[in-house]
This record gives sequence, structure tokens and C-alpha cells, in this order.
Amino acid sequence: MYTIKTFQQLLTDKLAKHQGTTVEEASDKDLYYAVASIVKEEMNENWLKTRQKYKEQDERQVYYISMEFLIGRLMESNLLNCGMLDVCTDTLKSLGRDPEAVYNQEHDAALGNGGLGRLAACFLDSIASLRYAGHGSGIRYRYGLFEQRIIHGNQVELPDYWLKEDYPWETRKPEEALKVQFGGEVHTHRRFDGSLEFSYNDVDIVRAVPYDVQVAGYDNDVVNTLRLWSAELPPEDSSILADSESKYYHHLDHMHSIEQISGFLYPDDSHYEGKELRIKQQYFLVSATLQNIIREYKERHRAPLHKLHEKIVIQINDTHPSLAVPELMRILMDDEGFSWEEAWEVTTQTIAYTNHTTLSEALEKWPVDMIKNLLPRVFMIIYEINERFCKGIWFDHPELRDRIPEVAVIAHDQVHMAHLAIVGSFSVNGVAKLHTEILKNKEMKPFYDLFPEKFNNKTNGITHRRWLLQVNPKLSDVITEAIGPQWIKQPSKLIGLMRYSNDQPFLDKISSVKQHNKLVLAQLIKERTGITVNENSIFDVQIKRLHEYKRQLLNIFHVIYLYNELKDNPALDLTPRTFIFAAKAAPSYHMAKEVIKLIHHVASVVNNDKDIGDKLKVIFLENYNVSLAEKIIPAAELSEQISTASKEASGTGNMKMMMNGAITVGTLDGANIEIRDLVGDPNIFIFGLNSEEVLDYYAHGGYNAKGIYHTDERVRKIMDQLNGGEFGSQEIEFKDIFYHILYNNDPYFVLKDFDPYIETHELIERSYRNQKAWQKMSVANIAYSGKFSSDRTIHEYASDIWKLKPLK
Ligand code: B1N
Repeated sequence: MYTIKTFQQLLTDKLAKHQGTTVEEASDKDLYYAVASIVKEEMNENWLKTRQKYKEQDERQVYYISMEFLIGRLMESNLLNCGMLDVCTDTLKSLGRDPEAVYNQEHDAALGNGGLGRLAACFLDSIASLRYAGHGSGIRYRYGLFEQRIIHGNQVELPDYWLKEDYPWETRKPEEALKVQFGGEVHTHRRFDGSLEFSYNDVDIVRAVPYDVQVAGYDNDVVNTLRLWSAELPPEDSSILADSESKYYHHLDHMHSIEQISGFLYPDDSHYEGKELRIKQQYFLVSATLQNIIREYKERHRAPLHKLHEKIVIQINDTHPSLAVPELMRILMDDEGFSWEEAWEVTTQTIAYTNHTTLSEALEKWPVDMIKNLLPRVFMIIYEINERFCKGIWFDHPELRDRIPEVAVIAHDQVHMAHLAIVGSFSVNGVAKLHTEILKNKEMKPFYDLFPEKFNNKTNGITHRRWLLQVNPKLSDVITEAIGPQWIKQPSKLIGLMRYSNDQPFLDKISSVKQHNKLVLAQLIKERTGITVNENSIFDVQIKRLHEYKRQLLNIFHVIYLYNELKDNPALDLTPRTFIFAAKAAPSYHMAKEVIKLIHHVASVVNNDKDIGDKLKVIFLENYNVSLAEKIIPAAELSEQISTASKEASGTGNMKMMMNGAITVGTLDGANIEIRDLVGDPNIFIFGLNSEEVLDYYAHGGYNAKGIYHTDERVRKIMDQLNGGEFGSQEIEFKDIFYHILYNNDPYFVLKDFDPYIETHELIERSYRNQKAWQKMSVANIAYSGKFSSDRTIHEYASDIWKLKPLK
């Protein structure tokens, strides 16, 4: 292991050899690259060893295919997992350099939108840390999730060209490139034995080049791989020999369109836009991954391909990679000579599907014509899957005959990707208990009736290494001091903190860490917004994608309500609050952008009102991403998880804040329910309609939003303020929000849940005044958060679905 002295020597050598500079002269960027190269080299040997072990042991392996891996920054987490974070930080300090400034040089890899992509990243960390043979497979988008700027309260999007400087964590592997085919014509020939053979003409060939990112386990010498595919023109493409100007331009066009496949990440979260380029991305990922899996299987395992499912399991992250079903069928039949029945047997025992949402606007349904033109052979297979599935119901389940249109893979000229994924897999899981129940009993009920054995729950988790140990070192130290370091490898041990819930010196330490973290965040807020926040105010935090169902609107209604109260009664005894928001809206999501604008306009009124002073502050931090979350979460005291019940499949920000000692104010939705079940009602603030009530209202056409507007004066006042331009100006008003709520009958129950929300916040306010009781709640939340480590989640996937044994 390194000491400050040896690390310093290493750093000095690196700087001299690679950058031709000295520690004194080096910029923060130079230092960043030097440290990255040290860590990468450190991981290389174990990377090789890990791969060799996988080959020797011939054990089962999992491939996790996802259109998103929201990995954020890697330097600190790699240092941490390799046992070098402290020594590196201390060395930089000893050299008179600011480690934070060095780590901040890294541009976030934002290859994901939100929870789904971040979950994939947490899973990779846990898979490696638990010594499982697991590989991530995704796309190396040249542009990640857009950078958000706020101009006059409006979100504008800038392209995120994260690769503009060298990305030190990847290794390009051109010798392992593969070919993916699009378009063309399918020709069928009959072989001597009567079976059919397929060949393709006039296809467009795209070269898939892998870029590997190392995934180091925590303190265990395992280094797995996240393989990201980049789309390139095949070098041997003969169309390059243009003999006319028009051919040449055509060629350039073609080249451009091919590179576009890995050009950018679609910025929609929980929303489906049927763009052709998106399905191209999906097929590109799936085809490259499956060819790669089969190649690696042949290299690594001794058994014939008919036993693929004995050694390989493929987890698909939502339906985005669900073309894996027909693509694996295609490869097995057309390239490997399997019969349909043999290929189906292997495919459906290899693929497992995770569902992340029941929102209808997120469910992917691709037009038949689009798939037919783009992927003619794949479409033939989807067609056949559908035929056989529907015939199977007709003959084997006559009682379900009239439900065939509901469950068909192809219906109304659309391919239902969730249906394809369920039919073609052996496991279907939801991401929290309630979500899985809704899948089984409502959204996917006919499938549950057909295949009850496929359905299972895997409640999400987060890596406690990044989200506690790394981002909150002070809290981690206090925890370790109390219960020893075992919680780092066994997060369930955090429960040991319950022994200290009446220990005043311990509570004081917890509270002084929080106070410190609040000061640090206050400073960041000052730097980024110029606003001074009261460090003794309650830090009330809602950070997540902006979506109507997540109800940032309800939160800002609470702010307006408090503002109105204070204006009416300046002497009101109110514990000061700082409302902290951060959120990106999908660029085409009008209502979401209106809410961002509203938050900004309310902020400018509230923050600049002398009567209000520092009793209320509203902060919107722009460009929410993983590294900003890492700075906000340790300072959060109140965690807003206020989605309309039944809509948030799980949520994972709720877990991150709980783990850092924040108390949740939330609805009975997603994983909030499981948080409540653990910590108990006294340690969480639950309010509002539950999912049954919400679903019941939906079944009966909603509730009467106008009724509340007319009877609740507080609500009417707020709504009229929006309509009357009170939080804006002549030109800026919020009529769209006003009309949307009143005339679309408040589809997310903002007005309906307003009163219980306000009442709950009054209770919160009273609870906060008793600091000792609050600290006890905080400790209970940290103590019970061990269950939400993704280590627990991955253990469950590995034992129930993947059937993996940890590497010896
Ligand atoms: O997946 C997370 C959950 O914790 C969240 O509750 C859930 O909303 C989120 C299409 C999605 N569901 N669906 C998506 C993302 C991108 C896209 O293009 C859908 N994200 C979720 C992890 O389970």
C-alpha cells in the first residue's frame, strides 16, 4: 500500500514522464490526469487477473444491457475502491494542492437521464464489490445528457460534449469491433434437409467499436468491465471509392448518419418518443452485445452453444434493449443453425427483464413499418413470436381468448416492447414492492395470469460506498467510530447505530457533521447563485428530474403558501427554511419547463422581499447531475419524495438522502413504503392519497379539482396569483399551469394533496424545533438505510434470477 511519500514519488514521476511538468508547475488538470493514470495502471493488473479467473472457473456470468449508465465521475470512486482515496487526498494536501479542485476537473459521464441510468451504475459497483462475474454493456454516446443553463428563469439546453478532453478511464479495443447490419432485403432458401436459410442483401453495415471502462470492486482485487459501443463506418466500406461528386457527397452523408447512432443520448426520462434513430441505437447496442456474448462464450466456456443459458444470463434494463429477444433468436438460427424450438428454448432461458415504470407515456410501442424497414429479418422473427404466442393462448388458455388483443406482441400495427420482453424472458421484475404488485395485479395482469412464475420483485438500492463513504466522509467516520468499520462491507450492520439513539454525545456528533455539510453547501450556493442562505434554516431538498408526477409543483405551492402567510402575518413564528431544488426537464416537455420557470420567479420574489429576510429562501441549482447530487445530499435535512402515489416505481434519491440522515416527507409510493416499513411512522412524514385511492379516482374519472379551488382559500389565492401574473410580470405569467390544473382536472392531484401536505409540513416544523428528537430520527434513518444498499439488491438478483456464485 502507498504512503504519502511513495504516492508523492509516483505522482512526480507521472507528471514528469507524461506531462513534462513538475508538481509545482502542474495545473489541476495535469494532476487529475496524472492521478487517473496511476489509478488506471493500478487496476490493469487486476483487470487481467479477473478475466483470467472467469475463464478458469467457467462459472455463470451476467451481462447487464442498458441504454444508460449514469456513472458520473470515476476518480474518487476508483481511488476509494482501490484503497487509495485517503492517501491521494493527503498527498495532494501535503503538496499544497486542493484535492477537491483536482477531482472537480473530471467531467461527469452523463450517459443517462436519471434513476434508471444511475441504478445501472450502482449495480456495476455492487456486482464487482460482491465478486460477481458481471459485465455492463451500453453505448458510448458522444454527447451525454444536455447541460442545463437557466436564462431569465427558462431552461436552455447546451450539448454535453464530454469527450472534448481525453477521457482517461476508457480503453478503445478496435481489434474487438463487430458488425451490425441494418436495412436490406431478406432472401429465403430451402436447404436439402428442408430447413430454411436466410441471407441478406444490400444491408448497411455499421462497425461497433468497444470502449472498455474498468469497474473496480471495493477492496477485493476484482476489476470488471463496462463495455461501451461506439458506431463507426466500416474501414473496408468500398462505397468510399466515389467516382462522382454526387456519390462522394452521398458517402459523406452516409458516414454522418452512421456515426449518429452513438451520437447522443435521448434526453427523455420516463417518456417514449418514437424516433427512428432511437430504435437504431437500441438495435445497435443489442446486436453488438449479443455477438460479443456469443464470441466470449465460445472463448471462455467449454460447453456447446445449446447450453448458453447454463452459463450466461442477460438482464435487460427496461424494454430499451428488448430487441435482444429476436436478435438472439436470429443469431442462433441464422448464424448457428439452431431450429426455432432450440433457439426459443435457449433465448427464453437466458433473458431476464426489469420493468421500471407503469407510466403509459413511457411504454415503448414501435410502428411495425419502422421495424420492418430497418430490421426486416428481426421483424420476421417478432412476427413469428407473436403468431406462436397468440396461438398458444388460443389453444392452451381458451379462457383468455378474448384478452389476446391486449397481450399480443403486435397489435394495431405496433410492436409492444414490454410484451415482447415478457414473452421472451424467464424473469420479469419490478423495482419496489408496490410497483411489482401493480405490475402483477393491474398493468401486466394478463401476463401474470399466464406466467405467474416469471414475476418477482427486486427493490432498488444504491451503492453506499459512493453515496455515504465517499460523499460524506465525516459522517462515515462518526459511524465507524461508533460501530466499527464492518458496515462498509456489510451495510446491514448500520443497524448497530440504533444503540446510540439515546447517546447525547453521539447525537451531537451527528448533528455537527450535518451542520458542517450544510455550511459547505451554503458556500457552494453562494458561489453559484450569489445568494446567502441561513445555515440554521431547515434544508428542504427536492432533487430529481422534473416531471409532473414528481410534483415539484406541490412543493413550490407550499413555498408560495408560506410566503403568503408571512406577508399576512410578519410576526409569524416560523423556523427558517431553505428550499433547494435541482432538476432538468426534457427539452420538449412544456409543463415541466413551466414549473422550472415558476420556481425561479417565486424564488426571485421571495428571496428579494425585505419582509421575508432569511426566513425563506428558494434556491434552484442549475445543471443537476451526479456530481452536484454528491454535494447536496450530505447537507439535506428533509428529503422531498412527493410523487403522486402509484406513479414512482421506486425512487432512489429517497434512499440516498435517508442514508445521509435526512428525514423523508413523502407519499406512500415506490420505495418510500419500504422506508416507512423499516423506520416506522415516527421517523418519516407520510401524507396524501395512497395508491389505491389514486387508482380508484382514475378509474372513476378523477376528482373535482375545481371544487377545491372554490372551497380552499389558500389554494385559490395561489392559483389566482399564478393566473394574475403575480410571480412574473406583464409578459410572464403562469396561465398554462392554472388552466392545466383546473381544466384537465389536476391529473396529478396537486390540489387534492395540498392540505395534507401543508399540515404535514407544520408537523415537520414543530418536530424540528426539538433538535434532540430530530437527531434521533436522523440516526434511525441512517441505521435502517443498510437495506437500501445495492449490495442487498444485487445479492437478490444474483441468488434469485442470475444464479451466480461469487468469484473465489
Ligand atoms: O427508474 C428508476 C426508479 O427508481 C424510478 O422510480 C423510475 O421512474 C425510473 C424511459 C425511463 N423508469 N423509467 C425510466 C428512463 C429513460 C427512458 O428513456 C424510461 N426511468 C425510470 C430506477 O428503477
